[in-house]
Amino acid sequence: MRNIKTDMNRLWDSLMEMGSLGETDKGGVNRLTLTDLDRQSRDLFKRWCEEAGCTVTVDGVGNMFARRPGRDPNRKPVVSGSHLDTQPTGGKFDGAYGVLGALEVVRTLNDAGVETEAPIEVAVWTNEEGSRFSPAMMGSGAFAGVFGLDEVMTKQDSDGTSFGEALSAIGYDGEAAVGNREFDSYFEAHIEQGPKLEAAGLPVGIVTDAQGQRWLEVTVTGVESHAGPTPMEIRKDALVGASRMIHLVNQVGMNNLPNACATCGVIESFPNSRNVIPGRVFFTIDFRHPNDAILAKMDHEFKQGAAEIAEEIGLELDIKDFWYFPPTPFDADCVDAVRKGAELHGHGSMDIISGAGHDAVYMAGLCPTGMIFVPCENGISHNELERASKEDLSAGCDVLLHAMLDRATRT
Ligand code: HGY
Ligand code: MN
Ligand code: MN
Repeated sequence: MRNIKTDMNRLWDSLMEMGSLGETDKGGVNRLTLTDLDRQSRDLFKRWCEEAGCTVTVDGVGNMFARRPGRDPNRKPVVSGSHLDTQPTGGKFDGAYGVLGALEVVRTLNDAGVETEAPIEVAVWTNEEGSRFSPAMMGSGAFAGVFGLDEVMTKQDSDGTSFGEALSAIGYDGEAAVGNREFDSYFEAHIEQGPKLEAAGLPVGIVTDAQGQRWLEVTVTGVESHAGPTPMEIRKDALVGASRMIHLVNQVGMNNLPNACATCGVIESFPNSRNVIPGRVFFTIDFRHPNDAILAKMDHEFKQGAAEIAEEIGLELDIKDFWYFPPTPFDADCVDAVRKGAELHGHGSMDIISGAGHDAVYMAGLCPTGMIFVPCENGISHNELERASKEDLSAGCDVLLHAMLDRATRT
């Protein structure tokens, strides 16, 4: 059993077919969560899983679980998966690789006629990206009890559509209870979404930890006034204040290298008219660091500096702590199973900390969890130019197969 391999071409073909749903002109994917394209991707996944002999259940926030029976139905399942929703300018591999890589493991076990002791499940988590509805990782977070059901269902997108309305509109408001179900272990295969593996020339990343994140929402309020008659020295220009604060976010990141990350992804200026001095500006902050104390220090440095800027210009400042999760170590036994898988299949590997958040972060709070990374071209992701090689994707899938077998065949 130890030397069975997954089917590289079948995995690639599935990724390309899934990637055609929401494909963009540049070869990326725009498949936002709980849209009709998301529905189409779920329908395709469900059909493939049923063709592979799995039974598919859907829970109350749309998380999907495709179950391949094991010899002992009472054993906790070994689960692997990721997400099918993408960023608006996403790629074919972020998320879909983890879902279809796990499905490839099931298909490979079927071909080899392998019966595992424990059942195996392939999971699709709703709204991992947190782009249309924020924050990210909402489906896995609800499953892990981090977010309440009502909190999730009432989240609204920029058009005022709620998560619950969008979920039932695509018909994936499932019957199964959300969470309260034990897993033996959880593994997630994912592209690295950064440059390290490609730079090292290695096909496999053994993910030891995921860095912590703090998301903030900032509203700066000044005085909306006429761009002409208002003298410069008396202006309370919210956009000038916000732009200095956004520069400060970048400085906080640069002051906490080598591992800090600091990003302002969303900015809205009101009234957004050429000849009106902006009265109000909203922007978001995404701070990340593998060390919790430094992550807290970054948060503090920003809040202190922003208050000084607001004071100096005479602006009102409101900062909301929107989302936080601490740096997350993965389970030593699962990390070891991934390492052994890479060695068994002769794939070069290195330990790596995940810069991105993944559903695996919330699973790590529920059960032994591990992740496998593979390189992506130029480390680019959350970009339509996201690319990964057939060979690397296949290598990571072989490692996933081994890690899952290691857990699912234990007696
Ligand atoms: O933001 C993240 O790290 C993930 O891509 N949702
Ligand atoms: Mn992802
Ligand atoms: Mn992503």
